[in-house]
Amino acid sequence: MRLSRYFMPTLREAPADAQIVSHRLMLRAGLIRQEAAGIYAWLPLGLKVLKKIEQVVREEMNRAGAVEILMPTLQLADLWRESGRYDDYGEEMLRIKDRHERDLLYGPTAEEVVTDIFRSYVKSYKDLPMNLYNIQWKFRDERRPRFGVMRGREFLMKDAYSFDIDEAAARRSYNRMFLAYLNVYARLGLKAIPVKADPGPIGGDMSHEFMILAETGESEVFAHRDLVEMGAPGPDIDWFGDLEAEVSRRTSLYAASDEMHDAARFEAMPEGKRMTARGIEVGHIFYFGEKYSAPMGAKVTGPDGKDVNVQMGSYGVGVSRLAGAIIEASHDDAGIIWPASVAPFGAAVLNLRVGDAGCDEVCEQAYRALTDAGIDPLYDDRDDRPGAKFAATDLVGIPWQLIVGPKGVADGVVELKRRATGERQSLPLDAALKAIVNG
Ligand code: 5CA
Repeated sequence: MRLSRYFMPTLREAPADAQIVSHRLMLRAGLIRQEAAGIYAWLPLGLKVLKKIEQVVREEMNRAGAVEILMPTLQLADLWRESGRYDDYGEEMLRIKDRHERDLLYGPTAEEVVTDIFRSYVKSYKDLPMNLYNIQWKFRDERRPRFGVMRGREFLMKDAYSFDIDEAAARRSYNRMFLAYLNVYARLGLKAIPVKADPGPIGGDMSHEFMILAETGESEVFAHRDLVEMGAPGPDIDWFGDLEAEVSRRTSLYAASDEMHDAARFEAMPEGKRMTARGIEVGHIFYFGEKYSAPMGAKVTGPDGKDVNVQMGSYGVGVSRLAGAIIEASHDDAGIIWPASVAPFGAAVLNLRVGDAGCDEVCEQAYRALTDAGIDPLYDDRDDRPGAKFAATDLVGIPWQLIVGPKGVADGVVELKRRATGERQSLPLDAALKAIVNG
């Protein structure tokens, strides 16, 4: 992409009401624009990041055996009357009437819709286990939308729903999601810890939240320190084998949100292992058995010929919240530092003297080579001061900067800067391109 033909509205100053660093940087780097309280437009750079996060989540869901669908944002109130949640959900639900005076709502979650889909088609235990997910916008009329996309009213969620014949099978489904979530966060460059959580309005009796540690987190977390360093399981585990040991290695260490905190158990741990921190909740998984299948009549025929209510769980990732959470975890005074997995562009080419034949030629060559290598470069070909170009490129956090100025061109070199470390090197163009391509 040539910056002269792109739309990257960076701001010198963030609006004064942006309180946390990720919100400030998302506004300044031109990733999002607030349209109403808790409702954002995603500008080109922000949209690229959002799509990349979405894709990482999608790949890990698919790997763990979940199947993607797309459910509507608008749902029929009647389905929620069947489950009994329509009246209970309260003011967070945005209720809408259509021209026929039918009650609709903008979905805050999709247990009812997915249960309705499931019950229309699936009748036998032979079709189980099944896990259906979608990545779709949700609306919750939060009392205090704040911190930008972290607590929005309209936000993008990946929500998956598992269906199983019995509790033991449902637990296996839960375990798959538990471990898939750890892989998602690891690929996004984040250290997430699973903590025992309160199921809240989703319901059920087993629930974990996944927390990114950050001072600006809205939740309080109490955990065993070793959990922070315990890595993700990686893609090569046997997803449909026995995952219990892999999960309990993590759940056996103490970790809880403040609602579930057990001070006595926490204090029984050696002092050096106790950690109290703030966390950003980037995922939440639930096992709730028959809570929706029983009232909505989602049954399958078991091996003994008898019909049973299907056992369900649901699994949410805050996709749009993750864009903010990644920035909270990865930035410096100059701006965002994107992990390569979600960076909006793989490299930036900075032409320090647009119009100089030598600079233009080296930049064009670099731009072509990087494009051909699939790096998706952003070429700053605007006629602007070098200082402004450096500042904008640092701000938007592209992992590599290939800097081309007249002096270097005369000497046969370019400058290569790594955004994360600030490390700079002068080297011939070929070597610089090779370094970028090889990561
Ligand atoms: N049905 C279940 C799982 S699919 C569910 O709705 N769970 S949830 O309420 O915990 O939401 C899942 C994830 O969405 C949360 O962990 C959080 O990361 C994200 N999320 C929830 N509310 C918001 C919000 N207001 N703004 C941004 N992200 C949110």
